Amino acid sequence: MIGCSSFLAKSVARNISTNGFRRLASTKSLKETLQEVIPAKQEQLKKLKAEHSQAVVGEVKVENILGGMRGLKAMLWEASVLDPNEGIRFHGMTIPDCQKVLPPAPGGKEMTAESMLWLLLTGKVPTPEQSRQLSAELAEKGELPPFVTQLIDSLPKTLHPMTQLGMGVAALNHDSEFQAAYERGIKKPEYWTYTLEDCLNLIAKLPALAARIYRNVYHPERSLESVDKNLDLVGNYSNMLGFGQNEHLTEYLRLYIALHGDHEGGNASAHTAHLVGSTLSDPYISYSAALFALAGPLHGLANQEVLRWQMAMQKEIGDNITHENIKDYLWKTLKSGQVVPGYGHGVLRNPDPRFVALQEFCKTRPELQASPIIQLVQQTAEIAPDVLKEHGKTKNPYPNVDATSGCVLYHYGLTEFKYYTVIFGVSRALGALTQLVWARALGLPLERPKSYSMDALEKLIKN
Ligand code: NMX
Ligand code: MLT
Repeated sequence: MIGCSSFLAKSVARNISTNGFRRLASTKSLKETLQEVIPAKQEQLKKLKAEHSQAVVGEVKVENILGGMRGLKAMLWEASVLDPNEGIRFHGMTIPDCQKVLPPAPGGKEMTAESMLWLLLTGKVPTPEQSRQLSAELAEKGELPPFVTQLIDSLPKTLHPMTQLGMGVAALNHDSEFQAAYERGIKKPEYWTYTLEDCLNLIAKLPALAARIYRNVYHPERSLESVDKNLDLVGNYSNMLGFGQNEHLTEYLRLYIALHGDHEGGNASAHTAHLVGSTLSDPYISYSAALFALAGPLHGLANQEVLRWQMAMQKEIGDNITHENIKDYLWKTLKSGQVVPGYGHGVLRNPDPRFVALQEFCKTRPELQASPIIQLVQQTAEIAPDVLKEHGKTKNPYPNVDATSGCVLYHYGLTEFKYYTVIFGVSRALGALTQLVWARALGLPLERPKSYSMDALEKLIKN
């Protein structure tokens, strides 16, 4: 017996082969073991990329599978299409087209969120009356249920505003009409009407939710305005943020929110809403998931990063802002291994027309032209593309919308840049929720693409 157990102990100490798997007797921790296996996998990936990028597996190239699915044509998305050179079109309309025909708020010039939502949902330009009716409907639905205000008020101020927004949106699913109807047992052709109800309810409540987060985190001393039934969605949002008297900022927010509304389906937030919604999760939890995708620095959080980065640049350069100083700061950022926030894009290969539209807004107002932070952003946008071209990594050296979206907010006194992605989050609901309505109306299926391990890929390539 003794002999047998000592033999066993020895064989464990060397290795045991069970069902073909080698088990080493080791005291290494999980992390140490992982550290050992990662380099070989990294090498395997490098080799696959170098030798087989153009190999075709099924219908796609290996580079599509390994490269974040860039350029892969694999989604249906109704409301907008992004052209790499020209930028976004909403149902075929460019941004300047929309600016010409989408109704503004009474007394304003910029298109409203409601008129953009109408266009995204229906593919038609609403009349001013239709747009006003939608404003009234949203204002009617705009107050938050008390349990959500209690939830938001209970959160620590130090919790990032995007986390708070995602939590508030998820909690609203308590009252989901789609979920209740599904539990009752509705038929597929009815899905879209309940989805639409939830989507409109959510869009209506976002300003009150987002403004409450702003008040709690940054201005707890202020009281909060309630929803004004006579205002449009963004008019109300601006009012609840405490900027209702600043018509310039309110107009900027209208433009901002209409422009950020949709950017076809492949961007991370829209895609997340679509994926989660395809499981028939209700619109609230689907959009909550999307907000957490938006909260990453390579996506929506870039707008907070841009301001932080430009302020750091301003601090370092001081009053002596020259072409050379900005160029040096750009190189310093790149050499430290960081990305230049607000530049580059997964699809676009030209300056983002949303960037252009927001810059045009600045040109119409002398106070914005005189603003040091806006001037710095404009100067940076003139210099950065050449630096990024010389750096040679990014496929698109031009500014995206985030390069400029925050500086006007900053100039007008909305200086808390950790909050900026929340405004993007209020806006992206227009497009992401539009698609949820269409996905249910068209009976689109569960999203479930095929994945492979590197070993499986290698086998397929060999075959
Ligand atoms: N600064 C420095 N390097 C960059 C930049 C940039 N702005 N953009 C891309 N690169 C690098 C990128 O990191 C990658 O390097 P590596 O090979 O070492 O991984 C290389 O260039 C190739 O990347 P691309 O194929 O050009 O870009 P990709 O499609 O992978 O990513 C972004 C697109 C937007 C994530 C990327 O351009 C980026 O990180 N930009 C800065 C962050 C930003 O502004 N994000 C906001 C996007 C818009 N939004 O609102 O969501
Ligand atoms: C967006 O608006 O979602 C961003 O520009 C990112 C993207 O389109 O990939």
